Amino acid sequence: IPITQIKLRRLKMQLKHPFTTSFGTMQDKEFFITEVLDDAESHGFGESVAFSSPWYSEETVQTNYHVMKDFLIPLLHRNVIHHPDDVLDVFRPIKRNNMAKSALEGAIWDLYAKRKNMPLAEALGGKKEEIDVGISIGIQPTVDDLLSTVDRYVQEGFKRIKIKIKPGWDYDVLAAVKKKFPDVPVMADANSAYTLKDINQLQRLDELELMMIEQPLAHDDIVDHSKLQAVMRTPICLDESIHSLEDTKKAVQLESCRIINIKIGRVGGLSEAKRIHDFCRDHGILVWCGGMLEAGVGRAHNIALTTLSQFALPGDTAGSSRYWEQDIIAPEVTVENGRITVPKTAGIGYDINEDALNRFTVEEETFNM
Ligand code: OSB
Ligand code: MG
Repeated sequence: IPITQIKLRRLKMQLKHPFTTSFGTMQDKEFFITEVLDDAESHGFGESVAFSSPWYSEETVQTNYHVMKDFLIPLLHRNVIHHPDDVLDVFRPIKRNNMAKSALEGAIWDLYAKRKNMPLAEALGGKKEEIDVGISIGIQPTVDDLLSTVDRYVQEGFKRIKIKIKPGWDYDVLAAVKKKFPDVPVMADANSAYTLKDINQLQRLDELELMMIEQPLAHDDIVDHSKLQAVMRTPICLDESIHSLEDTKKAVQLESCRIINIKIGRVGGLSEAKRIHDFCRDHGILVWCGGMLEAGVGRAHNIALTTLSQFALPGDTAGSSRYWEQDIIAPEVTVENGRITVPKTAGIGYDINEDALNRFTVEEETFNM
């Protein structure tokens, strides 16, 4: 893949609704859109999912810039990429910084698929024509606000509802949701707000027959989750703790979870995501595709990944309009009856809306290769 140029655009977009987790509230989103060009003027696009502050993982928009500019782009400059899977090896000298790696690797996957004139989903080996989606609902001011929000999304047809929880906003809130919507699949995501000291509180959640509880314990833990899973009927799903296939193997060996939320950025790209997917398929671990409040480019990558067979549970990839007044792709991602139709055109399958992209770009830098 003869890469001739790489462009980094820093965008700033405002979320339609503030999003609150156990760690705080997000309203503005700043992120990078990456673009790689080849000698035939094909363009591949990627998106970095790091946030402005390191509340979810250690990466930020600013560390992404430093690492891409000073380490990853020079590595791409010095090495020849025959297949997008090669990027994993080229980036191996740089530890972690997975979201920065993924932003460039994703653009190379898109470019590769476009050069083959093939949808990204097909290039990854995905077969689904439609994917099932759920929705993640942030912590709300009151239980009534939450119930009416859930009601709206249930009416819209989302296949499962994820409720963000934290100590003091957990059992009662989830019980109220289960009571009002007994037939709706409900899960909870704690974003690591608990410790093993809260074990009784967490075990009590078993009564609610949740689909799963996501990342109840520390962001960097695998051992305590194994102790918790041993005494809970509800499946544990790991998010923050899993950065690689290696982490996945350890979590599966220790029985720290029965489900894994795969986020492309968190694991360093589509190639590693696919390897984790394959391992989970071979070991009976269910997976689903998580979200990072992406704009259209990142959303398109998530849709393509979700077409792989082991993504059997609905993910967090809702439509563009759940997040943005105006997305940066055309057409925007739409959800009908809880499903997204996988695009059939080459690459990520959505065009860039140049007007919107330019409007939200605050800085731009070009690297000739
Ligand atoms: O933990 O899955 C998470 C959003 C930001 C950071 C972390 C998470 C989330 C979500 C929402 O749950 C996912 C989405 O709608 O994109
Ligand atoms: Mg999560």
